[in-house]
Amino acid sequence: MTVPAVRFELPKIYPITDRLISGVSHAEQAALLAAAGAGLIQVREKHLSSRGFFDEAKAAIAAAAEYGVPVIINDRVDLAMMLGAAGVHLGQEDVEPIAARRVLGENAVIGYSTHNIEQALAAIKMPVDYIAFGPIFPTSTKENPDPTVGLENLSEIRKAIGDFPLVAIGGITREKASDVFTAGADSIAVISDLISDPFSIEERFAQFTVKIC
Ligand code: TZP
Ligand code: MG
Repeated sequence: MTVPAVRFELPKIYPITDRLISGVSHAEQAALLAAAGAGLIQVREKHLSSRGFFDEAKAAIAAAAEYGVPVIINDRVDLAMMLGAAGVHLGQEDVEPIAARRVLGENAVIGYSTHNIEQALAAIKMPVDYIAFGPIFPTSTKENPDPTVGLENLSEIRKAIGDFPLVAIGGITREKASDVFTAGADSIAVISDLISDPFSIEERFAQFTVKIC
């Protein structure tokens, strides 16, 4: 039996935090992003211990909550559950989305990364709220990224999945943002071009916003 996905409204800009690229804590990034107008923030941490990730994510959730902004935790269903996060973002090598759904419940937001058409078609039958597809462009943010997929494949994915919520990710800059939407994305997930200089987050978020209007 296919469990129906809980649909939710995806913001057009989906910022993801990165401590090493920004040089500041996840909480500081979350506060700056929320103040800049983000509607959803993902906390992504690949280097800290479980306790370090827990503490940082807890602080980020509290900072974003000041602005009423929900936080999604990358990779870790356990931390998302314990911290009462809005949801979790899973990759192909993380636990199955259906298992995360069982644990987090129907109101949680669950996102799932895909890198080719087969994965995308399989993903939309799962109880996930959106799929991410990428990397669209080359990126140096992710260690060992999947092959770059490009805008043509993004358009193919859009045709194949109908109106299922689709987040494009990987190498997306202010300059390239409008092309990504034209190719069929509902939302763009951005790390480096948004948070690499924490003092510029507000300005860059505004510049992204102009590009997508
Ligand atoms: N998954 C695919 S590409 C990527 C992730 C997490 C990194 C995106 O970062 P950037 O800096 O926006 O290219
Ligand atoms: Mg993952």
